[in-house]
Amino acid sequence: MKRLKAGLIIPHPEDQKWDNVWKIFRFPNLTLPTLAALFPEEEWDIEIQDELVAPLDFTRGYDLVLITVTTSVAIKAYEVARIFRQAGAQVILGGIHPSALPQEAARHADAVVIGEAESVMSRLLEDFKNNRLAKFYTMPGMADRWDRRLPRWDLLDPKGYLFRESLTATRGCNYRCKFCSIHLALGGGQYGYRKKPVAEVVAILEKIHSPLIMFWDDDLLSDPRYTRELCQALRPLGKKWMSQMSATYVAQHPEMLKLLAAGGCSAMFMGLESVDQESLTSVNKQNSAKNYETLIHRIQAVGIDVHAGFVSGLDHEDVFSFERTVEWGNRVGLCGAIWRVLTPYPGTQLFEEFRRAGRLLTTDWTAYSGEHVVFRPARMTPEELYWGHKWAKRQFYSYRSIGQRMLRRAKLQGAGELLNTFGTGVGYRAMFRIPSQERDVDVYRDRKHLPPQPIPVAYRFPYVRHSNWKHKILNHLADYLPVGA
Ligand code: B12
Ligand code: SF4
Repeated sequence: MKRLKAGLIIPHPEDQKWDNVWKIFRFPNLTLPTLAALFPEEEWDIEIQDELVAPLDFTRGYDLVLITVTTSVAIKAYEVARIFRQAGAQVILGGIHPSALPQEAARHADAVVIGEAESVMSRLLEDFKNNRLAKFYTMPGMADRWDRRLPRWDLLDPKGYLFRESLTATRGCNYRCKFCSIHLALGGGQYGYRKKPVAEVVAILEKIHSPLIMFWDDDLLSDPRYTRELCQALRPLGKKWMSQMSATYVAQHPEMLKLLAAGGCSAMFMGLESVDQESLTSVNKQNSAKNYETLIHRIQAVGIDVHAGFVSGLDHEDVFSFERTVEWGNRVGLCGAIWRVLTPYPGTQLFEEFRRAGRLLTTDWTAYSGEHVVFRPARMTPEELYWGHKWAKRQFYSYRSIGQRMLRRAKLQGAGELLNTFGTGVGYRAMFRIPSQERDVDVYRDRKHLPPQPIPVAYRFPYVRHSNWKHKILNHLADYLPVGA
């Protein structure tokens, strides 16, 4: 029987390639290796194309194309689907955006998968072979087992990432923040919290040679008993790993931090969102802002780097919140921070609230990247929020702020932190393209005449050829860095 060929694609709009500057900041994709592992190898040849790594190649002669779609890439994904269909492939769309808006996605594809792929893929592939694809495949229930076969990390371009191995020990999260997509979007209101047996996680990690691993869990602390067991089991492996964790539990249970550090946790991404309690409460974030400073110091004391997530534009924030947040982050000595504009993703409670209140400014999904303002803020103009957010990022990653955090962290944790904090700060500067961003607008100085925010660019085909010698050199240099450095 003729072997079939599938292309698994993740598109990226032009102005969202914020982590493509240095390979060391390009995190490995897990969705496509996970989907690839669901294909029977005896019948299918599979390729993965991550547009962060290389321009998409539409001439690979695929029989079937699977595209994973988040909201901000949706418009580009639809264009990519059109081109692959024109080239003769059948196209399936899936992921968080098509799961939230299946009818919209169905206009651009041969079939749409709603929810997780594990329970529908074998039926879908059989239907494809028999030329009777249905328009929609809805997961009957959430997968309680996943990674029965290891994700096909081997299909990711080895030159594209510093390391390729990532996994999840758990899926879902026990909290219910109003702006979070994972509950309402994936499978219509479900996506509850599930755990992989600890022994299975250990068995997977034992097969991975890289000393550095990414856990793409939504909140590795949603079940602290599980986390404890996991850390104890990971300890003998001696691997370093990073994950996402909510600040809610560890703020009250600092003893967990020592276990995390001993289990190999070297960095955590933590959605602090705002240092203003009313803002946190307004989006049902369970964190307590008054505990943040102590919490950060406790985490630093056990040697774990905190990368905080801030969202700008919550309803209780005004134009002066940017300054307050930057000052706070510098004072407590955050290692790094990711700043995003509050974005009401379709399928979330926040989207419904804003839609009902007539506060949505656009449903041009490319603007839903966290870099644009797509709703009417409560205590600012959209322009103040747009430029204020840019101002905050620029301030936080100015050399002055990086220096301030270097000194602060060195005082708390020793001289080694000088280099770590400098490297992280400079890396984020490059990643967010701080030096080359649009016109330098100071939201405070120019408040009375702020220019409108630019319109995002979804796609430009054919690709514009440009010389990227600078990136090539940096990526080449990154090859000489020891993994996990
Ligand atoms: C890892 C991750 C990232 C990484 C991505 C690394 C990489 N190179 O891929 C980083 C940190 C870079 C990132 C960035 C962003 N992310 Co993100 N991210 C995640 C996270 C935590 C896990 C995704 C994952 O790998 N899960 C494991 C895999 C196996 O599961 P999965 O992707 O859901 O896939 C399953 C199903 O969805 C389905 N499926 C998915 N695609 C397809 C396709 C087909 C054809 C089929 C059949 C099935 C299918 O089957 C899979 C197996 O069951 C999710 C949260 C979440 N739980 O989804 C947020 C999430 C996807 N991110 C989100 C956001 C908002 C962003 C950013 C826009 C943030 C920002 N403002 O900068 C950026 C932009 C990224 C982009 N351009 O798409 C939102 C998306 C909301 C939305 N409606 O679009 C999520 C849901 C977080 C949230 N709490 O709301 N992210
Ligand atoms: S803690 Fe994080 S993953 Fe959980 S609901 Fe809130 S934003 Fe989503």
